[in-house]
Amino acid sequence: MNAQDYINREEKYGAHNYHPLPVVLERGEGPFVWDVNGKRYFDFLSAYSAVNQGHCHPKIIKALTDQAQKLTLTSRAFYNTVLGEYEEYVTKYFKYDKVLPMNSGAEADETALKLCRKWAYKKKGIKQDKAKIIACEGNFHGRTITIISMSTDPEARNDYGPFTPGIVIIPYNDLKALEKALQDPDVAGFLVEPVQGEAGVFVPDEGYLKKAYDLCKKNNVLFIADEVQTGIGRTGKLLACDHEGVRPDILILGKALSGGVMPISAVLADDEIMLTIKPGEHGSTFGGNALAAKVAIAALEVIKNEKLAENAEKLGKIFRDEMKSVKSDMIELVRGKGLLNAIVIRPKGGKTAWDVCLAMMDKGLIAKPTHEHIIRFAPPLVITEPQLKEAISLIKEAFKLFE
Ligand code: IF1
Repeated sequence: MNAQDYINREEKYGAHNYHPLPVVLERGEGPFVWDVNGKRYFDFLSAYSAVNQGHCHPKIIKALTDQAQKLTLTSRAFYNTVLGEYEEYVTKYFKYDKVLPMNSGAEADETALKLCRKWAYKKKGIKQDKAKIIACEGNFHGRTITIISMSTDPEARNDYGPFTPGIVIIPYNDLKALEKALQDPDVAGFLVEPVQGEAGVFVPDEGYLKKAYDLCKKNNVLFIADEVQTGIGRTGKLLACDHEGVRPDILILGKALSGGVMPISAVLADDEIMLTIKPGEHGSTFGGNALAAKVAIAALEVIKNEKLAENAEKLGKIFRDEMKSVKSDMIELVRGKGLLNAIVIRPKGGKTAWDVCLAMMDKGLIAKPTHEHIIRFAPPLVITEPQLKEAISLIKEAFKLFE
């Protein structure tokens, strides 16, 4: 089979809910992937920041294969020997009393919303069914009905109504709007991405997260950080909230929690919030499964032992400096934090971000546009400085083709 055969087969038998770049990948290792023809690419998407530890990291794969020979899933109907080990490890790692293990990022966001409402009724004393949760314009928290009920992106929400009530939308990076919305005594939580990924790597003003957190505390509202994409080293600190010393009341993790090996997500909170959910009030067949427990421990050990957050901080600065120096009238703006960066593309002669991505693919680097005019650049955090320099030269060569 050639690349087109693979593409045709997916077209014929798979739902058309994506429009992938025309590349068919077969193998991944570290910051690289290879296509069916053996061509090597720098992976500058990292599966939307799920592969921070690099493709097929040997330590994570070993944890997976070792545990897979012993016990993969018991369900939470019974205890097992590894879930508690993971729960202790991850709660000490992020310094919270407890973790509620789930599978996808969306599931973790939904769990956080349920936790926030539970807390609202059981602890804050908001009247039943009156709790409101504030979210931001341009947000992306997943694809479930309640989460897209918060979305301001027509593509994400059109024709999926009726929508979940109890949601208040305010502009991102706007403290005045947040302060105003917090005057409503029925507000229970504020759900926010420390950097808006899907919206095009919007980095809020310095101090926004801290001031937003303080406003929430002043109004007895939970600050809920969705770090599914920004967490686990991506922005140059373990958590993006760490840049401002903010400790979310509810922390949402996913993606790189497994190093891209399998779906693992988690919600962390202290007892006052977490214990509002009693036995039988929430769950998931695979949530906290034995395989995920061991994989997540290994994935988090790699982040710490290989100092990947520090590497992201250092190399992210080099990336932004280098890209800001590129003379190209297609480059409107370069922005980001750590190794979560984006270039806003100015279309030229009918050429768009998609054409730039095709040109980079030809040069041996794959990245994908978000909102047609923004290209996200997010390589695995294991990329070395020499490799980053090589990747940057490929990106520059691609932009040169449009001069
Ligand atoms: C798609 C976007 C990124 C996320 C944040 C929760 C989730 C995501 C901040 C849900 C997931 C993925 C989903 C994927 C593309 C990708 C994405 F472009 F969609 F928005 F990364 F920015 N919170 N993001 O970024 O986690 O349920 O997917 O495990 O749906 O197209 P999930």
